[in-house]
Amino acid sequence: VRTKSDRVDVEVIGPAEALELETECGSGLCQWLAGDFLFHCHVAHHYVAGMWGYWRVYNTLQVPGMQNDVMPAMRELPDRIGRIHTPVTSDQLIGKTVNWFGKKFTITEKGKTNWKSEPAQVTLKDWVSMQLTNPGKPGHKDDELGQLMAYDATVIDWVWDGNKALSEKEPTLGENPKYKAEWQGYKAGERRAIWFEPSTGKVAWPWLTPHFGKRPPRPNDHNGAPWLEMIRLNDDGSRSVEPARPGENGPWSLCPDRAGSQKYNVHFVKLPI
Ligand SMILES: [Cu+2]
Repeated sequence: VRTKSDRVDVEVIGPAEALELETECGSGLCQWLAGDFLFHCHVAHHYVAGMWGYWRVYNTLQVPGMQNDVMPAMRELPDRIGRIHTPVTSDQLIGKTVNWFGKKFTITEKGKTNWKSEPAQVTLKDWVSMQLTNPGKPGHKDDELGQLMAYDATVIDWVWDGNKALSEKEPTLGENPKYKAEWQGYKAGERRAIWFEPSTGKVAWPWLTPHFGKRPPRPNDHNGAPWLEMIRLNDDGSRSVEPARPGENGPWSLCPDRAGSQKYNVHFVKLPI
């Protein structure tokens, strides 16, 4: 929707020039995506020299005591008061009906998930685990150093405490100049509750804290869009290992319902350099 100016893909600027950008649909753009956007100069010598950054988009209020990272707290914009909520822990999602632009889900404590009901009834355990990396111990190790040395991206050591999803343990090893658990009110070596946005039920971004030297985990099943397209089902309702189908996540899907798709084979040839 054009409201202010022409849409552009590329804008060339030279040294000492500045340009002000205003994105469509707010910080998460029109996908309403929370996450980390990598932005960078397209000149190779420039981006390797540091001309890049992360554009972090939160989905919960970043006010003292409820922040997802160690960045400065942020005040609500005066014309958008009340639109962004404070987070809840997973047990507080039970009984809630969450709304994804009109597609609704009720999160239940017990019983079986029923995707076909209206709204869909999804157990808390299914709801949370489809969003996160598979739970487990990296390298099948219990200790922090063993998990770090395992270089295992398939699982992270998050756990359930009843209906409360808890993070992996906060780091104790190494001197990370950019992060200490205490800075965020967490305790080194202990777990903390994973937070969720209450109106959508989606995990509050970012849900991991830095662990110096540890390999970043993959989403479950290598899902390319774990935050936007967490629902990927087989016909029998079990979790698929394929990416979500067009429209499968309702109006919040990356591709609209009935969008066509084309598969391509990619061939790799090993060459000495
Ligand atoms: Cu540059």
